[in-house]
Amino acid sequence: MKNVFFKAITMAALIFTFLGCSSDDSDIDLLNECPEGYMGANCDVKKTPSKIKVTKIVLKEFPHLKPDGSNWDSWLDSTGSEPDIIIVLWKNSQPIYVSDVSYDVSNNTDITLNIFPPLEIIEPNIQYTLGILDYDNGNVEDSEVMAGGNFLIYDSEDNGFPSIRNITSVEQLISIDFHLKYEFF
Ligand SMILES: [Ca+2]
Repeated sequence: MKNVFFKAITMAALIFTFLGCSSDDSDIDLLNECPEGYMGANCDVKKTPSKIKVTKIVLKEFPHLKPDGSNWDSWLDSTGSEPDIIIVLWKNSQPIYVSDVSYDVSNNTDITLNIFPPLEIIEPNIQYTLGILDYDNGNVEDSEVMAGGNFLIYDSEDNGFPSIRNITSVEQLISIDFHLKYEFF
């Protein structure tokens, strides 16, 4: 009987200790690890990625005609009158990515560019420049700019870390997807 009573007291002490511990926030924080990319007491603060890898670019919409309504290329062009598209990304006016040429891309056709090894973005918070060009005369310099402009490849205001970041400009008639992987220190 005495032994049972002693056990009951021990159990009560253990339960009390457990409850006391679990109500202490600092102990919980030591035990909890935040999901990758998050920090803070409630794991609701986004970290800035140390590296973003661009694994694929998909151009889904582009201006099919020049602003004056004419075709990008002449009917006499060896590739045909549709644009011969290259996609270029610049960082501080330096090209960091130049795609192969996709010849004579017709309307409603996606251009899918797998990038291997991936393009590595190590400064996620600065603006990059996108250029969608009609490749003319066999060199990038002579190519006509179909659309483009500055954009953020990473937006800290976004929810989470989207694996596909879409950039759309209704004004410029473009829609382009960047497939991304994030790394954190
Ligand atoms: Ca063409």
